[in-house]
Formats: sequence, C-alpha cells, structure tokens
Amino acid sequence: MNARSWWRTTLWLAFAAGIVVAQPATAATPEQIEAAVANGLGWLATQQQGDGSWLYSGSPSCYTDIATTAIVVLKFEERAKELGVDPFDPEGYEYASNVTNGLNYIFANAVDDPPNGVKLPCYETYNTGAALMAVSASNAPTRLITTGPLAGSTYESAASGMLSWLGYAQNTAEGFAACDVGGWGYNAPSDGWSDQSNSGYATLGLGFAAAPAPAGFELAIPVDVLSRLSLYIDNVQDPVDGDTYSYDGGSWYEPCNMYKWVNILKTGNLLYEMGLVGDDPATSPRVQDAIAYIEAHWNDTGQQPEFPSTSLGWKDAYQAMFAMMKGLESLGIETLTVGGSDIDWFDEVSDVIVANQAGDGSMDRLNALISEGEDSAILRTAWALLTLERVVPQFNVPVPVDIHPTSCPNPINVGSKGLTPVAILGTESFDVTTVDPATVLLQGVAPIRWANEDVATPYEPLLGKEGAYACNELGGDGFLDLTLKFETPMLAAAFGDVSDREVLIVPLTGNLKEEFGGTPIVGEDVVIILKKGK
Ligand SMILES: [Ca+2]
Ligand SMILES: [Ca+2]
Ligand SMILES: [Ca+2]
Repeated sequence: MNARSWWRTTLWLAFAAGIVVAQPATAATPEQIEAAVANGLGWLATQQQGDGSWLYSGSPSCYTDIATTAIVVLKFEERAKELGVDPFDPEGYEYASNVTNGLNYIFANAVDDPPNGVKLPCYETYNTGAALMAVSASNAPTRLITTGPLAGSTYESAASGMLSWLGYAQNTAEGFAACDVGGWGYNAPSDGWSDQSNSGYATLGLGFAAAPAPAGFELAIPVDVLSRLSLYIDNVQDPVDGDTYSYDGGSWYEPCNMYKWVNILKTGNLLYEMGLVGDDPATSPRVQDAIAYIEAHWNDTGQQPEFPSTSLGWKDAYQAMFAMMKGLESLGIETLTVGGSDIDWFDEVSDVIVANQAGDGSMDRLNALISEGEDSAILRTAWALLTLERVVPQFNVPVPVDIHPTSCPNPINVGSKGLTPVAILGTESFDVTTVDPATVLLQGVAPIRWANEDVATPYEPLLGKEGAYACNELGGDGFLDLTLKFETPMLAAAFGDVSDREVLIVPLTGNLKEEFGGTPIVGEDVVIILKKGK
C-alpha cells in the first residue's frame, strides 16, 4: 500500500460508530484550563524520543512524525510566550530542551530543494506546512541552525525557504484542473489534486510565517499565492442552494472530484484560509456563509451524510476543535448564534477538553472509530492544549489605498505646507465603515480628519506595487470610501532623506473597529517625491 492509499484508507475507516462524551454542567474555569495545560505539557514532555521527535504512534514514520513533532513544538513555544520567557533558555524555561531538540529533529530531516526552496520529506505538504509553523513561532529569526543540510543558516532563512517551497507546491493552472488551482496535495510538483486537509496545513504554516512577531516572522506571502488560494476557497466551499444535506457554506474535502465530506473541521480550515487572503468577516458573504454552516451544525449528532456512522460532530475530535478555533479566532469571532441563542463557542469547546483529560495529562479519545490523528494520544493532547490557549496567528486584512484619488502617478512635494488626500477604498467585500479611522497611520503619520465619500476605484494588486504607475485615475465606483487628510510636512518628515523624483512605496496600517474584531489592516500606494530646488 502506498502512502496515499494508506492515508485515505485510514480516513475511510474513521467513522463507523460513536461513543458518548460526558458533558460538564458548567463552563471550564481559567484555573481548570491552566491546570489542564500544565498537566498536558508535563505528559507531552515525557513522550519525546531521544532524537527530539514525538511519534504519531508506536513506531517511527517520516510520514507522520515530522508534522506531529512540529505541532507539539508549537505548543511548547506558545507556552513560553504565555509565560514571557525565552523558549530556548534552559535557565528560564523548564521545557527549553524539548523545544530545542524538537526543532533540531525537524532541521535534521529538512531537504534543501533548490530552486524551489526547503521542504520536509514524505507527506511533503503536511510536514513542510507544520515545520514552517513551528520554526516561525520560535520568535527567533536570527537563531542559527546547528544540524542537517541547513546548518549555519538562520531560522528565518529556513522559514523563507519553506514558504517558497509551499508557493511552488501550490497547484496552478498549468497541468491541473481549474477546480484544483490554489490548493495543495501531498507532494509537489505533480500531485494532481488539492484537498482541504493538506491545504489546511500549508496555510497554517504560511499564516505563522506571515504573522508579526512574536507569533511569526512577518514574511511576505506572494500575492499570486493568495490570489490562487482565494479561487480555491470559492471552489471548495459548498454553494448556498438549500441542498438536502444542509451542506450550504461548509467546506468540501476536495474541490474537483466532488468528494464532499463536509464538516466543521474542514469549515474551520476554510474560515482560516478566508482570513489569510484578507476577507473581512464583517462584510464577506463567503465568511458569513461558512459561519452559518457551523451554527447550523453546532449540535449535530447521529449519522453523518457520507459515513455510515453515528457521530457527535465536532465533539468527536480534538482536531476539529483546533481547526474551528483557528478559523473563528483568526477572524475575531467570539459568539455564534445557535438555535436562536448566542453562545460562546470557546466555553463549550474548553468544557469538552477539560472534561476529557486523563489523570496523566494526556487526552482521552472521544470516538474510538475516528482516526485521522485522534488515534494518536500525542496529537490529541497537542491539539487540545493549543485550542485551550487559542493559539493562532493574527492576520492583516489587505485594503486598497489611494494617495491622491483620481490622480496617477501620485506626486508629493516634500516642501509643501498643505494637505495630502488619501482614501481607503471600499469594495464588494470590504466595507470601509468597519475601519477605525483613529488607528490609521500612513508612513507612521496619523490623519488630521476623515470622512466617508465614494471618490475612487481600487487598483490591484493591493500589495506588492511596483513602479510609479501602479495606480489608476478612476473615480467613484459605487462603493463608499474612507477619505483621510494628512499634513504633508508630517509625511515629509516621516519620509526622511529622499531625493527629487524618487519613487516610494508608502505603507498604511490601522485596525478595524473593536466591534469588528479589531483586526489589523494593511495597504500601500506608490508616490513620486518632488523636491524642488535640490
Ligand atoms: Ca449547497
Ligand atoms: Ca492616486
Ligand atoms: Ca469607491
């Protein structure tokens, strides 16, 4: 049996019956959550092998152990951040050697794969995505690798190589069905399909790599990777058409062969992917469709449509809880509406986890007939503990920015005493009234006033603009814009030492309003510096 058929057989054998999970009567307290995390970490530390790995099951396998190790390492890294200590400092952190040895195991298995980047072997996408997550979450970009083919280079350069490899491994229009474009299969370059499990791990790695410190290394995900991912999201999300199974808005397993297997786990991956490409949860219809799926299926029990089994929905699987947490948390969604009532999803999830921890700190299996990682006590425990601390990278929402609306190029005379007009532009999926104008900074400078008015039309790409003419002169497009005025002398001071006719990419940052999650926004526009008389 080859690796893929082993994996798929494992998936097919996963659901045949269910078991009942005890439900506590009250929400888990912060003290109970802290005790569960401390006990679980203590148990995980005892399970590390001499080579630094954590095994998926009894005997070593490169297919499963690299990703398993990376997921456990992430938990130990995040614990150090929570405690405010250096994850590599044996004086300050009791699990420093677990982190160091776990990452060394990953680096010992890394493959330098020029010109595509750096990959991990066997199930390449799973292992590379998970490894990129663990390396990026180290908060140590300048730390030097001491083992394996990358010895002597920095953690950041390794992460950059893995990010490149995942871009290379993403399915593109060449050689693939259109429905597969933008997702990931097991291996590159000719895997021939995309699925929501591989894509979930690839995007988890990309999200941590791109997240600002301390979550990640703030590496740039190429714009074309995100554009393709957005196409994949549309192809793998179930159309809202009132179908018999109520799949509407949920995520299929893979987009081309119509192997749907819709559930909350995959829909959690889908929401996270939507966050990664910059969907605004307040206004994006596809985000709202996915949330509506989770709300409609929150209390599902019994036979599931594509498996002859009983199930308790997300309460069957810690990976489902982790994936759901990842999606909801990354989009800043705290509350779901289930059966007409608002619920705090985290209260319900943390209850199930705390109630199902064994005395030794490991997590009990919730449904003996589900495998997919739920058969691994180490993965069960790592997913549960990551979920309890809501570990997820924070994304930036890319927004269209237009300096001098209806003008292209965009001159700024650094000797001017006047005001520079700038607009953040609305689109079909981005409502500018969700932005908190008081948080907006252009080149680090705050606006002196703002208003809402439809003045211009977005230019794409939103990020990665090149050259003075990466802009347009188009006026209003029917979508409201947020217009802002900046004092030109303040901008000139922020630009610093510039020369006449210099072309600059000017960054804009800010946040959505708290009621829309407070998510960071990023954008940019290109200007030509005018410096008369110099
Ligand atoms: Ca449907
Ligand atoms: Ca302009
Ligand atoms: Ca507009």
